[in-house]
Amino acid sequence: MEKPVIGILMGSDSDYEVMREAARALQEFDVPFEMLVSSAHRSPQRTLEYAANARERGIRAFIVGAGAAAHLAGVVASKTTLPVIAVPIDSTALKGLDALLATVQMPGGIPVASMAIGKAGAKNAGLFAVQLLAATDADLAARLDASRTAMADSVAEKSERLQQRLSADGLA
Ligand code: RP5
Repeated sequence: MEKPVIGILMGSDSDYEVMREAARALQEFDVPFEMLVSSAHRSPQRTLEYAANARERGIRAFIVGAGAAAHLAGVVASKTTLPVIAVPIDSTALKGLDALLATVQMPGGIPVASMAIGKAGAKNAGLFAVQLLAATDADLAARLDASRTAMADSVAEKSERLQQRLSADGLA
């Protein structure tokens, strides 16, 4: 198996269902990744060591998901200058708004790139990581372009189906 270049980290295994979307996006572009659970507050030492040692192990960026008082991405970012892409998880009564604010409001100096709350954010985190790698990988960039073209085609197909429904409903 190829060495992982993206490290996906999450605060709990209860975050997996959301973070799986990031893994799926990376897999679609054949980007090797590793995925693990580590918590900023429950296992701080494990988190700090993982972040500090990742670069020498070949990791090029992190995708970090956490819910509630979501400080995991910021803690990872404190120990590395690799890019940290964060996913706020909707795992609490506040439905991810708590995690979004905790994640996105990093004080100046230690950046964290925050995506949207939940599965859309996780998917975009995976795609954003692919885009980071594609900045210096022409083959990956071409595959991203092809994927955008397919997406645009699928919108045109949806519009075509909509016209058929309009017709069937006697509205066109
Ligand atoms: C956060 O607390 C985790 O990222 C998770 O979203 C949330 C709940 O964790 P569990 O109680 O399910 O382990 O640290």
